[in-house]
Amino acid sequence: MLRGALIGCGFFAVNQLHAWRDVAGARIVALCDRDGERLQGAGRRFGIDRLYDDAAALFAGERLDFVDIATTVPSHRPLVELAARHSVPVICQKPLAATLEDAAAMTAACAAAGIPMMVHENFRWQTPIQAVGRIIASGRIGEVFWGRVSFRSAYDVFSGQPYLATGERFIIEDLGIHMLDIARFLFGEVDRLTARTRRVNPAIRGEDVATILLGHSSGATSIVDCSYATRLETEPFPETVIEVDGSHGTIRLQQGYRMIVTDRSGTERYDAAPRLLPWAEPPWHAIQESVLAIQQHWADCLRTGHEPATSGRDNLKTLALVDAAYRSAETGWAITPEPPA
Ligand code: NAD
Ligand code: 89V
Repeated sequence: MLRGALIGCGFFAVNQLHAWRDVAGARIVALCDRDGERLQGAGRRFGIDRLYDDAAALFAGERLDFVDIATTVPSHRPLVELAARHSVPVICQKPLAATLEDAAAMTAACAAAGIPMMVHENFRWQTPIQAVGRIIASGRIGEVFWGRVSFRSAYDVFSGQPYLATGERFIIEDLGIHMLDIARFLFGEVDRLTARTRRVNPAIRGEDVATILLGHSSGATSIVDCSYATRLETEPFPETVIEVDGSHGTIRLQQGYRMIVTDRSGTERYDAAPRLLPWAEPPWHAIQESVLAIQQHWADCLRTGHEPATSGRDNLKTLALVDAAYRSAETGWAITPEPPA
């Protein structure tokens, strides 16, 4: 059984802690948070009594097979580098870092220490999105020439995550990052990108609408669009809507997790909804199920020695798209994403 510790017992870590209880072959034996109340609260809720208010003390006091970092961005680099200095394999929440330079230094530190590193980039692990990936990979709709990955909502994310309202950057860095990762997962790497952003909600600092046009190495074109300023008849949060056109057919993942696949033999429609895990709470259940899936993937990779799908190395390519999108929005230019080597 792999022994893990979790650092950062805040809003989202609760999902990670629930999911760790369901992961086969791993368990969380210690917790760390510099906020004593949150630390004690999570310890009581999840029956974990080895509690640390300082990450250095955690590494000094525990024998760990991995550490799961669920803090916000400013602490990611120091904590990942601390894990690397102790040669402890590390998972870090998205966004890995605020700059490509920091992200590259973090992945280099883990590589130099010879430890596996995974970014908790969970959206691609959602059941309906994995299903879209499998249909494309099967060849059923032929060669993909166009796609769209879309997330439009008016959900109040700021009540649970108040820091999202205060940063200079918002939707691309926090949510677009998931959409860009899904676009890479489904349509492959990106050669060229153009983005437009705007802020509709006057109460926040960063952009809450983004539209990004991607040119993929395969020749496919895709659109990633996201908004937290879009009021709809039925609030879709946190659903990702996906459209894919291929040479032999199409895939439509519509709101309500309705999957429609059309190929040369006709149209198939089915319900692609995620499972409602016993601890999950709609509308978050699609995300919560993906947390279990990515954490099980990590445990399996640690056991078998495989590189995780969203390893630090892989995630630099998603972060390069985030960086390119902001540069394009600022300058109006089409940008070639440049992931660090
Ligand atoms: P939060 O502010 O609610 O929780 C962060 C916790 O980390 C706090 O309790 C804080 O005291 C603790 N912390 C910060 N620095 C620390 C340090 N150096 N040592 C020990 N503890 C420290 O934040 P959150 O909303 O839970 O977000 C955490 C991360 O999860 C962010 O990076 C966010 O983008 C990400 N997130 C991911 C998803 C997803 O689906 N993947 C969803 C929501 C949030
Ligand atoms: O997944 C996330 O990173 C979250 C949310 C879905 C609310 O944008 O911040």
